[in-house]
Amino acid sequence: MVPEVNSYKTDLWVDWCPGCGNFGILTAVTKALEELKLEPSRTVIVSGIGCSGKIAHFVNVNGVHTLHGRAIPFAMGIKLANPDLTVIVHGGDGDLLSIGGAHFVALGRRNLDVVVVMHDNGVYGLTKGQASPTLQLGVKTKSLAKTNIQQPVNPILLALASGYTFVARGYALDVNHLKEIFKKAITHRGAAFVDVLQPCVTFNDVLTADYYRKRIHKLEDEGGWDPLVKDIDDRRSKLFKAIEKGLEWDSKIYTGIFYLDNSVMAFEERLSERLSRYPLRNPSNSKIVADNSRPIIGSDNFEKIFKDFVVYVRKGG
Ligand SMILES: Cc1ncc(C[n+]2csc(CCOP(=O)(O)OP(=O)(O)O)c2C)c(N)n1
Ligand code: SF4
Ligand SMILES: [Mg+2]
Repeated sequence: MVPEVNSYKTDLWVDWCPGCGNFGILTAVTKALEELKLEPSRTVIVSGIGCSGKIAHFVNVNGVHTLHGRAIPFAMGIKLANPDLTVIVHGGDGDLLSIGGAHFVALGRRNLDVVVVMHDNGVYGLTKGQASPTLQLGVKTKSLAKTNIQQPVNPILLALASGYTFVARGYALDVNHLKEIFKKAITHRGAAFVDVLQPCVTFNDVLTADYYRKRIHKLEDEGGWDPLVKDIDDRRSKLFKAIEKGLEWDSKIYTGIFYLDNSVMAFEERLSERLSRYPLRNPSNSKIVADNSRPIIGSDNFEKIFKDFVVYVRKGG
């Protein structure tokens, strides 16, 4: 049953610091779920460890608060086992791009129908403000003893290079705009990534609301901006345009949809070419363990997939 207005928020005490950008992300995601009328029992938020990870407790849908860096593999397993679910990952910039960086790339390559929301605050908030992978080289936040010694990774460019078919950026303090991006990311079929600029008022005194207010520009306000890939010949040009806008950071920081490609097969569709009854028949609605506790392996299931991946090694070879 779809809950009453605003009941997508749990009544738990939200213990983020007052003024934290995470509040805007929480409001935007609950409003998006509400407006899309998504059934809480068919929606899952999977989060990692960090201030950002607490969001799984605050949204009134299924929540899985997993391990640092491992929200994406949990989410992929959930989506593959039950393809009817709407699966949304929430993670920090440390969680998704440091320890979980390889999982982030893997999800893009698969184009599995999962949304990844990155709480991008430039720091490891929960562990008191160390530099995260998105903090620019040479920047010194108040929580660092010296300037940041590492180059940042550009999340928009990494998502594009990994194969995400929906790539966007929002701003935590522009809740309505962020909500609209979330709605589009959720309804997109394929891997969707939303980089959310999120001021951390406690540890990051550089990437503040004031810093962003002076720089943020919406892509849709640029005349003629159209991120949709029309056909295969259009892909290259849309990718280059997205990269160009994604590279901007100093005087202008763009929000909005950078890239949208509906022409790439989602992973579920690729899998259904190997498993004739998938996604209709899937682990969530199949008996996978026999009464004697042994896994059931039939002719039309996972044994077939694993056979495709067997590597035979010749003796002495
Ligand atoms: C395997 C593992 N390594 C390290 C940690 C410690 N740890 C907890 S949260 C965190 C970083 C949090 O930063 P981020 O992912 O950016 O989330 P934020 O708190 O900024 O939202 C780290 C390193 C951990 N919990 N588990
Ligand atoms: S430490 Fe930063 S990110 Fe964490 S709750 Fe406080 S303001 Fe938010
Ligand atoms: Mg962070």
